[in-house]
Amino acid sequence: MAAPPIRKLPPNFLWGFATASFQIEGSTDADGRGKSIWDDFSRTPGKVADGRNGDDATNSYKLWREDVALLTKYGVKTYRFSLSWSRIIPLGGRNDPINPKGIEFYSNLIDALLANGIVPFVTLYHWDLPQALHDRYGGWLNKDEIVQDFTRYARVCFEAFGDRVKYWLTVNEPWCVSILGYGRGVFAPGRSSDRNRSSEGDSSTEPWIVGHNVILSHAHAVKAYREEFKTKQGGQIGITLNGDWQMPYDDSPENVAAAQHALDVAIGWYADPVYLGHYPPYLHQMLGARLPTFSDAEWKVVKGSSDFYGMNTYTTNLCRAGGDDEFQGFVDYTFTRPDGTQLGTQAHCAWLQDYAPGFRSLLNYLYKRYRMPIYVTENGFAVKNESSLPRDLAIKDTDRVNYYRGVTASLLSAINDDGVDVRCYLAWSLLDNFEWADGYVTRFGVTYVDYATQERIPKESSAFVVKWFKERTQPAVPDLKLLSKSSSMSSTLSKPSLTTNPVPAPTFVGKLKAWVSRHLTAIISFLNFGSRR
Ligand code: GBH
Repeated sequence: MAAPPIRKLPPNFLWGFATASFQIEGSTDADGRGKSIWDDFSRTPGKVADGRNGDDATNSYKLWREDVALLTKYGVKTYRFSLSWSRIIPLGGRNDPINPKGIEFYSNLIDALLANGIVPFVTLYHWDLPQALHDRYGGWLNKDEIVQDFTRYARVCFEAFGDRVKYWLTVNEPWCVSILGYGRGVFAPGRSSDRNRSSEGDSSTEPWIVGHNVILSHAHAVKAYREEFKTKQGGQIGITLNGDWQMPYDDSPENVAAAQHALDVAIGWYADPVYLGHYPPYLHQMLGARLPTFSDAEWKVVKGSSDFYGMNTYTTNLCRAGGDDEFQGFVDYTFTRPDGTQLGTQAHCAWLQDYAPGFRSLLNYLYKRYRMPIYVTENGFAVKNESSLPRDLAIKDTDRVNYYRGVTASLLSAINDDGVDVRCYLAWSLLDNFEWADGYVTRFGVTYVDYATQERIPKESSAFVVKWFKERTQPAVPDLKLLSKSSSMSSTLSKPSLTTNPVPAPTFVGKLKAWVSRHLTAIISFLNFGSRR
């Protein structure tokens, strides 16, 4: 019997792997680099699980040619990496000197990628704020200073690299910047109301101020790009948000509402202002006067300040109303279904289980609500206990292969069955690397890094991802989509309401759907079991 033809991705679909500067570069003292807030934070005892820091990481500041060779061997279309602000402007500020060595490093990397036919996909800010700006004026807490300094940094990058870089991300995961850095205090700069953690900080106000200032900084960088660079450089620019699918624990109205509240706080906090021009009503309700306000002039800069939806996603949470966690919108997350079964395969990190149907649901939700082309800029899995395995076993990363098998199928269905306009998929990560507060024990790479020797050894997941995308790539055509902002006019989905999503009372069919959705993994494995006999 002939195999059915393989369904393809849209022409010009971008796929590849992602990394971030502080997680891979090491060489924190090289060539005039200034400190970032992660330098000392990661060196502070108790902040990183395995007590290690970013001084070496995967040594990519020195081994970048090897990284490019690896990407070339894999045959990716694009590589996402981030620039270290304090390599380019060691002290960070708008009147501080530019470091030519920092420019040269990234310039060489960009040239090498292009020489190998790889599109550079560049993040300006992946959490490594220059320490000098934190010391000088409180970094992200100081609106007037940080907006100007970030915009100037962005301009320096557009000027230096924009002739060759056509895909820009301003800020990676602002929820993490704000909540983890200034609320929970688990990421640099580690501020929190918890005095066991930090001598300074106010978790009830600072995260919301920081988030607000990040939005404005992002928006001003985009304004500068559009007004001063876009016409001649012709690139795309946007923000990228973390956000996992939030599924009601059961069909009770309060848990259905809770799932929407979780989405409002994790995603809507940033996406509603940027794409819709207002904060989610639930955020107003939750924070009252603690939610900073934008002036009319600021809203003009913020609304519409992204050419695409940048989506980082890893998992699905089952949501129950309640709990005391404001950072999750007073919603409790669990992976345990009402019947006691697990949603999916557990990863090394507590917050991550494999649940591919959630990936498709999230794509549909975001496309309906924000009507933007979607670039998946991160998605990946850390296999449980991978670090304790000898490397020849670690590279047989079956759980990660299964994860990518699931999400790629979901991706294809979202595009071809649901009509979602997805244009890019980047797996996190090219390499095992410095996993922030987890240190090096949690491994997200499709390539194993032996930290004793810095050898890179492809895992089975890299082969799966590469083969999957190569088999579904169509011959390139001139990219007409890039000329128009969005192709949503041709979409079959209807224009969503711009205000709140009303929460309908569950119907029988709704309840059935919710049940099937919650049990999909179990149903699929049951069916697979059946077909294998
Ligand atoms: C991404 O964040 C990062 O962009 C990347 O640098 C990182 O290496 C990668 O994921 C893997 O972690 O329980 O309150 O601490 C992922 C988004 C959101 C996932 C916050 C972990 C934990 C919330 N992250 N979440 S909390």
